[in-house]
Amino acid sequence: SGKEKWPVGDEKVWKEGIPKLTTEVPAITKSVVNHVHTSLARQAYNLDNLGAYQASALSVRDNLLVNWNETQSHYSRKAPKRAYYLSLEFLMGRTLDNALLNLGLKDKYQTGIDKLGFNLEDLLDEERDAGLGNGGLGRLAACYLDSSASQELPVWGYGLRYKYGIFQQLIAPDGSQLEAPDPWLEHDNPWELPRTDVTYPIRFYGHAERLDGMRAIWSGGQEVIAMAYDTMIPGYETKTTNNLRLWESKPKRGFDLQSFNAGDYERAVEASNSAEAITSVLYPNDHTTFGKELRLKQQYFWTAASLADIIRRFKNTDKPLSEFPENVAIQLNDTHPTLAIPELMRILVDEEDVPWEKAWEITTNTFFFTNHTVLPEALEKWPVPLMETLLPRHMQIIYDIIPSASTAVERKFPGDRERLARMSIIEEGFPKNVRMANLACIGSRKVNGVAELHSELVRATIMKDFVDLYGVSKFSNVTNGITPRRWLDQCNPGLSNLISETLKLPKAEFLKDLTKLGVRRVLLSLLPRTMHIADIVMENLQGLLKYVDEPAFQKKWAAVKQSNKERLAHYVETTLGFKINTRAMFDVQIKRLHEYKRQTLNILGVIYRYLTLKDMTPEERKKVNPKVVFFAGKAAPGYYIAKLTIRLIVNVARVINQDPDTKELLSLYFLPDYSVSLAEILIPASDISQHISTAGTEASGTSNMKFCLNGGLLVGTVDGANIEIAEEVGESNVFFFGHLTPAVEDLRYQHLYHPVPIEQKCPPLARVLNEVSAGRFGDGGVYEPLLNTIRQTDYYLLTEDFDSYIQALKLVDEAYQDRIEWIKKSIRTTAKASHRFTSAGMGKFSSDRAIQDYAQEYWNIESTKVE
Ligand code: B1N
Repeated sequence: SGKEKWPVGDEKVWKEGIPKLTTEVPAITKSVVNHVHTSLARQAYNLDNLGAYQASALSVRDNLLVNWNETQSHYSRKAPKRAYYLSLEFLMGRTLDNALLNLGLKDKYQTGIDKLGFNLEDLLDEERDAGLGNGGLGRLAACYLDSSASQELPVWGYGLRYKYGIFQQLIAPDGSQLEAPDPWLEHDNPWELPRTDVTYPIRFYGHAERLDGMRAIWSGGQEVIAMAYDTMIPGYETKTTNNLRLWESKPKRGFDLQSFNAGDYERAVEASNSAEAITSVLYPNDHTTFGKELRLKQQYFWTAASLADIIRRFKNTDKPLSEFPENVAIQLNDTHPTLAIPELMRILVDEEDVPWEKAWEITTNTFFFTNHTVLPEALEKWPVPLMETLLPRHMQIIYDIIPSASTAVERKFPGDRERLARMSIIEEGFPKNVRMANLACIGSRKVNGVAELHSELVRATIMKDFVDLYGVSKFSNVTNGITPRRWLDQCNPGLSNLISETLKLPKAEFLKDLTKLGVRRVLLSLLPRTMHIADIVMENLQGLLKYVDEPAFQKKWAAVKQSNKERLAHYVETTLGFKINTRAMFDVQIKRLHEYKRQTLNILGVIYRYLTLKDMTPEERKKVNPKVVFFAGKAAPGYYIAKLTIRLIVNVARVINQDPDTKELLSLYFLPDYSVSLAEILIPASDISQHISTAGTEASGTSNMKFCLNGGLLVGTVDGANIEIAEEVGESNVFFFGHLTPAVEDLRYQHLYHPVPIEQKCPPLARVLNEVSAGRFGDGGVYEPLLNTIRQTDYYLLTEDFDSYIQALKLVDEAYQDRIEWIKKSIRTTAKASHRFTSAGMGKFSSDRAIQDYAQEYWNIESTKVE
């Protein structure tokens, strides 16, 4: 109808009161001072960096909210199809710097804060990371939010507002990992808006009573309240500012009034404790499931609150529920939110009176499911007895889904009982279990993996039977991506400035879409080549290739890397007190500690290098290039072997960093408490990084993309996204080694049934293990359980890959000797595309491309510009 009626009061008075963006320095300083006085109740006399950070953050938040409000009312008015990203983890890191860059106001704030007598960089350092995630899966969710907003897509995230994020990692005197809580909300969090008016009651336990037909009534049990906290997600160079809604659990007020009245104060307080416990802490395990009741409670609490909110918003559009899938797409980030499937069925069937068949059609057209790992220990299963107690109605619904699912199997594969058992949502046993991946697959429109190889493995292994049933088109791939805003411009301003200056291109051109120009090139290739076209072709990271042989450019490129190495060295010196040789090659492995990621292979390789150096004469040593090895990463608190690996790394470092024979040539650091912010310092500083998982185990990896975009080379196995990176930047820029995926199964079989002693299979590795056992790096006995995993079944195939790993590192050393050639490789890694006209180079790994894939091939949503 066009114009809407003003809802309340005098429209003119209202409109004059609506805040506008604060974009000029005088207005910025005014707003910061205003927050110092009115939000913090402080003054210039007693303002420290933390206070100045808080006031600046509140001022920036005011700006974000101007855009946020306009975006949300735009969405309400236009009612476009929306997508929702349900993730138990959002590993956001810090917000202020990113918000300033996306708003395009960093320079202005810098000037203003300077005038107020503070330094912006110091203030940025006051912010605590929002560490609401374990690793890649959570950081991916954060990158996807940035890309959705940047591409003006109506996408909201839904997650949990954990009171404690991923634990803080400390290193004990003996070298082992200790965990401390992460009280990230200790100082007020300026980036969140508590929505005391957005609440939903969430039920647990109780009983489900079947009515006529498929309906039931679920009642009794315990009710808690989900309350929303909103976080603004600004797009880059756009007004679009999306929302991340995180739920907090609270006791239902008055719920236990009866106990209070009965004088049973303690019981009532206990109930409130158990309500608050639900969102108190992020589970710090990735790739393992423990079947903990509280985790299941988290999953239901979050999916139920999110769905209630989504449905309420949908109903505001006055469209009928039958049109739900045309208006709403919901992406399930791994199986963690799978309960959303029976929950939507419950709402439709029990509360909205939609017939079962119709409800199932709506449900299966709404959800999309991403798998992030094929490791068997990571596949979520929940005991049926636990589900029956905690979520009796959902268990009924799951049992009601089964018949039609089995009929489909029975029809296509009559009499194939084994197949039916494999595909069932319920796994037989004592107890029976609900297989969440099967439920997620059956209830979703499409299923995807996160890199080509991984998606192929999903089709060939865990989802094979479902591919046979539904056909292959339901199962596809969206290769992960990273946001170039945070992972190039924010973490490496030197490099992004150099690119911009060299290509004579405003930063926004390549930061907005690293791939767009790759597509334009295809069109250009059809035209005759003229100077004019050559100029346009230059508008791309590939434009840098023109300069790859220019000494002046090489020098600038190398200078950026050098200053990033110095920044890292400065960090290490100020936080740990170690002085680092920044002329050495920086070799980095940073990721969660896990046997499949094989940090053990790396540390054993370091020991081998150390022993080799020790064996050399001083003359021979003179020819060796110095190298500094960095590790960082957290181990799940209950993961004994992973924690032993950390202990070994720390204790090897203590020995070799002090050995006068070798310390100039090889040193080793384990940087505690890895985080998004630490990654932003480490990644731009690396010459070479390690991505060395046993082939077929790392679904994608995303830090590999970050390193390459920043001109770091990779040493890695033929696994995950390493493969596609090599396809894009050329195999000559990646140091591959190790067995390939198809060999892994056979090798494991041989290890089990025809074991060969390690002394025969791999003598150099045997020697390394013996040195550790013999106590060269402190009490050898401590490490026996870790060493035995290699000596015995060697499930992750270190003995098979060690020789080729050492060989690959040797090639790295040789390549690094020719420094000019190395710099060229570094430039090519950032800039090169293997096919001049059809490939996008590292642009492929922008999360903008990934989100476009989801938007077009999965969600069917469109960009919408906020006027
Ligand atoms: O997800 C990332 C991938 O790049 C990594 O290769 C993959 O290992 C990672 C249970 C997980 N897979 N599975 C998890 C996390 C938490 C949890 O409770 C599993 N994380 C990954 C992004 O696709």
